[in-house]
Formats: sequence, C-alpha cells, structure tokens
Amino acid sequence: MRRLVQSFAAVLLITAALLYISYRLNESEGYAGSRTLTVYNWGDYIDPKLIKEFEKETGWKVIYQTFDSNEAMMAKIAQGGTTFDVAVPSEYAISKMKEEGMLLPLDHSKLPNLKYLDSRFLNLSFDPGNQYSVPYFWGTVGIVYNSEMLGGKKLTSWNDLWNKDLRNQILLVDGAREVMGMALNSLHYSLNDTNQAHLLQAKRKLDSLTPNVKAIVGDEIKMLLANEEAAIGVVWSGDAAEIIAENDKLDYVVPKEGSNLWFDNMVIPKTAKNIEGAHQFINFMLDPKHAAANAEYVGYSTPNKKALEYMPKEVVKDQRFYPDFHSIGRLEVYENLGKRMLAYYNELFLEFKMHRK
Ligand code: N2P
Repeated sequence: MRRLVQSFAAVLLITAALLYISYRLNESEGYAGSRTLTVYNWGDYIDPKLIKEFEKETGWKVIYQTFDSNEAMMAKIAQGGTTFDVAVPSEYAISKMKEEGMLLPLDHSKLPNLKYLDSRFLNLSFDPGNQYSVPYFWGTVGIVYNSEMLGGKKLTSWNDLWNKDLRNQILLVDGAREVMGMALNSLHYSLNDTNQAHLLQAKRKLDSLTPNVKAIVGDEIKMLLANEEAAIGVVWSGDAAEIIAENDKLDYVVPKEGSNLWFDNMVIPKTAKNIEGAHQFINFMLDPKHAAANAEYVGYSTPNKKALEYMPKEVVKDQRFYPDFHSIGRLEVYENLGKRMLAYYNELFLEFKMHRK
C-alpha cells in the first residue's frame, strides 16, 4: 500500500513539474512571439531604413519577407505555416481575400495618419470605407523603352511590340494579369474579359509575340533594362521610374489601346498574431515623411497627399508617374474575376511561358 501511495505521489509530482515547465515554455514563446512583427511585402518595395526606424521607435522586431505575385502571396497566407501581421496585396487580391474571410477589419482609431491620404485612393470599390485596407503605392502598367536602341523610334501602342524588327528585344514582367491584360488590350478587349474565346485569342496572340520576348522576369527587369540588355520592358510604372532614374535614355508610355491602373494596399491577415504592432506599422508607413522617403527610395508613386510636399517637384509633377488617372479614360482596374477565372488566367499565362521553352 505504501509503495502505491509513493508511486502515486511521484506521478503527481512529475505531472505537476511537466505542467509547470510547459506553462513556462508557452509563456516565453508567447513573449518572444509578441515582440515580433511579421511583414509580407513585394520585393524591392520598401526603404530598409524605415524598418530599422520603426523597430527603434516601437520596440517590435520586424521579420520581413517578400513575394513576387499576388497569387503566391495568397497561397502562402492561406497555407498558414508562417503567420503574417501585415501584407500588401493589390486591389483584386484584396477583394478575393475579403471574400474568403482572410482579412481582419482595421481599427481606424489606431490609424490617425489616414488623414494624409489623397481621397482619390480611398473608398474604392474593392474595399468600401477602407474597412480592410489602406493605400501603400499605386501606378499603371506600361512600356519602358530605349528609343536610342530602337533607332529613335517612339512606342505608343501595345501592338508596336509585335513588330518583326523587335526580335529578342522585349522583357516581360512575370505577372499573369499583366501579361494577359496586355494581350487582351492589344486586341481591344477589356483586361477583365471573361469570354473564353477572347482569352484563347489573347493567348494565341501572346504565343505569336514569343520571337520578340527575350525573357519573362521578376525584379531583375530593372537592372537588365537600365544596363541596356534589352530595348523594351513591359513593367509597372514604379519600376519604369526607377529604371529611368538610372538611365535617362529610357522613356515610359501607357499604350493607347488601354492598360491597367492598380492599387497596392496594406492589410492585416486574419491569422495575424500581433494586431497592435500591425496597426502601428501601417500608421508608421502613413506618416508623410516616411511615405515620402519610401516613395523616393523605391521609385513608386505614393497615395499620400501630404508626402508629396516632401518630395522633389519634378518627381511629383511627372505625368508619366503621377497621372491624373480620372482623365485617362483608357485605364482599367483589375477586377476579382472569381477563383475559377483567375485560375484560368494563370493557366493560360503558364502555357505561354512553357511555349517559349
Ligand atoms: C515591386 C512590385 C510592385 C507591384 N517590386 C505592383 N503591384
């Protein structure tokens, strides 16, 4: 009997000790977790000095990760392995993430710097009232080209790219919506077209561009064009601004058949762990001085009206990168076309990429 009591006491003691250890472990993990803020952004899309400054100011340690497409970002967040506190999707992705319950509503009382944003970028149809997202950068898709390498020629149209003289001269941004959108626009269809015959026609037209396409690339597109490895790039406007700052022989044009107007906004994924820190980070990036420093560093256009006052006049007056987009009727914003249609766009783009090899 005594033996029994003894071993019962021993089991109790061990259980209590284990419980205590696991409690302390959880506590310390929670502690470590709560000191960090995980930010998920596009590549080349922030001034790293701002991350340092934010860490110093708030005491959060930032874990910074990057993605190169909305599709990759959404898949990674949905898969859940890493939890992100802030992410920066584009408008159609925001609409999709909202629909799929992937976002947390924002607490505007924690974002006093919202008042500095230009109202043109607020309350847009993909997020009425900015319940879930706050503007970060915006821009267009267009053609950056080196007219010296093209014998003084000026480009004005998507269809110019199909010219037989441009063999191996074109670099394309690695984006399904962008490249499919270009093909659709070149055929005078909407870049949100969902008609299968039109989409197949666009894909065939892309295939016929293949001899002129040197490569389909990510952020290295800027370096390649600035170094004159190719004469033409289909790029986001901010990349064009960055390239032209490096090499002023290049120019940027939004083709006359029409193109894309896009908005990248900051959001807090539903799975976020540091919601307080996420609001602080968003508000920090909305500070006009920080927004101006960020825009100058990455080359993209800021939606922060007050920030423009801290930036060089020649930058913010440049109609190529700060256009009055309401007056450019030919721009369209990507719509959330639904899961199946988005998958179809991706599939056609992938087939085009394979066809090249
Ligand atoms: C920056 C990518 C910008 C994304 N490298 C445009 N939506």
